[in-house]
Amino acid sequence: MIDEKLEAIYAEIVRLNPGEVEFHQATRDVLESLGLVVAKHPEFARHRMIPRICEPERQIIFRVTWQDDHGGVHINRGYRVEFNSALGPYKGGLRFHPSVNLSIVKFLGFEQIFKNALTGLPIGGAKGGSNFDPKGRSDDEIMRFCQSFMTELYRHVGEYTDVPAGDIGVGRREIGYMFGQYKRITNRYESGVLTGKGVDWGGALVREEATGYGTVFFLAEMLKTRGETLDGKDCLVSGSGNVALNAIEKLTQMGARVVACSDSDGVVHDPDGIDVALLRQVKEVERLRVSEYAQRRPGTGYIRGGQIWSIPCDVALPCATQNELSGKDAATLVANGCIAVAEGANMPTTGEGVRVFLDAGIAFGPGKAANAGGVATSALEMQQNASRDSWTFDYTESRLARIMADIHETCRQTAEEFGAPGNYVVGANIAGFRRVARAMIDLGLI
Ligand code: NDP
Ligand code: 2IT
Repeated sequence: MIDEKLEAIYAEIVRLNPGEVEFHQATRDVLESLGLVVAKHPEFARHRMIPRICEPERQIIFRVTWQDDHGGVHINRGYRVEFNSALGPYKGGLRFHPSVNLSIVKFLGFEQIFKNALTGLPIGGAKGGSNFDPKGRSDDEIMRFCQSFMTELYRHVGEYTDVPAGDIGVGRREIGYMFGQYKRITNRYESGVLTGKGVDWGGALVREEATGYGTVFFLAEMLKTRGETLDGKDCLVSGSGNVALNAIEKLTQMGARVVACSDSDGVVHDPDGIDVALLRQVKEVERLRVSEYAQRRPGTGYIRGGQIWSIPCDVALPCATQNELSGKDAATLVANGCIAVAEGANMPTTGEGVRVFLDAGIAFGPGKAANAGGVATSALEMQQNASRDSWTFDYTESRLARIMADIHETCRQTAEEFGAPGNYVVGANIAGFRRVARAMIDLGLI
């Protein structure tokens, strides 16, 4: 529920951004936590901090034309929403997926502001991408698209301005093609302009693993407050991309058993626990579907078009995309005895689903806290680039673990301070908002 005093602000956001349902959902989620904050901090209302933070500083939309391998011409739409730069240069990923539109980019950019604030590192919030569909495209086509995309984007980004990274459909390969084009246009080897780079050309060790690993570290912290560990727990991880794969790897290392994962075609049920090396081979090396994993692994079931959340588990990690876990799915998970949920994806649980988890009193880690390890390690990559240094895997992973423990503690304490102990949604929203709002007041009317 949104506090009565904030209803008018929310109505104005909906009026100003018609039809942008994902953006409405993301702002609503934050506003639902802020009633108590404005009561405690009258200065925020005086400075009109809520409507200011909900309005992006800059929104860029551009045409991306490119040619396929047969000479056919394609036109896509590119986006970069530079939402907030109070804490540092704009920072956030690029998503290439046919569903990308302004509403999705704005919801992601909005959440990124608070996520980045929670890391405690000097990064503002942004997001971008394109409705380009990389599925079935050759490597050459991907390169030509990335080059065309960067030919427009380059004028808007820079190590002190805006630093993109990956998200759905954008990984090390795409970052490479975009970095190459940026370097070619600007004649500058400006490593800090993009993160998620290959480790041979300015990338940081652990960045690739960081979102999935960090989500599991956050999950372990939540369980610790309840006297539990991951050891022996049965887990569901939706998706099988960057975040899912690395979450599965870390869960397995920490003694849990991941019994299912998925892609948009179907679900793999592997009661003995996913074989991470085989999944990596199928997904990362050969770029195939999870159905192929099921074919190669005896004793595994494949459910085409199936639903992952109906498989019984102790712990669930939605790591695919927004609104992939409904209120009904949440109720099924709770009824099946699930005790914790950590969101590796951004806004994967619907508003109704979140309420089901909170009402049931299970440990629920919202994306903007639980998956902040990716962008935090991006900030560590920027730090290494700025000092022309590179850190070891173990050192960087220990920094990541520490950051996730700190984010967990900040959320836990803030929830308690505002009378909602154990509610990480309230804790994350308030702690993130408060840091940004205070910085914006310090910087004057911006
Ligand atoms: P990838 O492109 O590597 O993987 C995405 C996975 O999710 C694939 O298995 C994909 O299946 C599935 N998926 C994507 N869209 C849909 C859809 N509309 N319906 C069903 N399944 C879908 O992306 P990432 O792993 O990087 O990102 C996953 C989530 O994590 C996203 O929400 C992203 O915003 C979030 N995130 C990512 C971070 C990062 O560092 N990469 C950081 C923080 C959050 P298929 O192949 O069939 O499309
Ligand atoms: O949603 C996210 O936090 C990301 N896609 C990572 C952003 C980044 O800049 O590393």
